[in-house]
Amino acid sequence: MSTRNSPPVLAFIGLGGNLGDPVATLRSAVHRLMTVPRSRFLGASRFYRTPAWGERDQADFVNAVVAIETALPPKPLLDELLGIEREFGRQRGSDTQMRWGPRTLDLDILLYGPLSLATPGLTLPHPHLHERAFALVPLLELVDDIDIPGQGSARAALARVDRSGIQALSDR
Ligand code: A4P
Ligand code: MG
Repeated sequence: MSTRNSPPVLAFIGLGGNLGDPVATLRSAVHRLMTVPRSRFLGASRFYRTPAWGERDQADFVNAVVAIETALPPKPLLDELLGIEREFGRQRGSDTQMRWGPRTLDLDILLYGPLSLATPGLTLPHPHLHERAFALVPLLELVDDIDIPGQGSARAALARVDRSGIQALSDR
């Protein structure tokens, strides 16, 4: 099967961070996402301050969603995103040595068109999208509604989850 000439697909990328200056990190990451190969940047949501989901004993996150149209197949797209995560994960320590600091940026493929995929390295749609207000709220700023394959309407999913504490930030 050739993917070389496959038509572009609408994909949504979730951005999140809670270390360092997450607003500055996400701002740079949005710009970086404008340069993904074989892809067209369509837009970014506002940034949201969101209470930590899952492991709750940590700092609030800043989250956003970016929409792109891409001719990259899903795995190469993920590899691009993991490369960008690594670029942003480097932090200079307080001493003169470079060290690998904690990760400051998480990039998830939330949706890749209507594709459902379950491989060891990549699951689509993102397995937690339908239960995370921090991803659904910015996603639904970019589209009126969208189908989450296997889960139904994103707007219906948002109505089922707790969205308290999620605040749009005015700056971006
Ligand atoms: N991977 C599989 N599917 C995907 C996909 N659709 N998109 C694999 C991206 N990556 C995918 O990722 C580990 C591996 O998942 C990747 O290398 C890729 O091969 P990770 O981000 O290091 O995963 P993790 O942190 O160990 O677990 P998880 O559940 O994926 O973490 P998440 O989803 O990134 O969640 N609360 C708020 N408010 N906002 C947040 O952004 N984020 C997390 C982390 C927890 N709580 C949060 C937030
Ligand atoms: Mg992730």
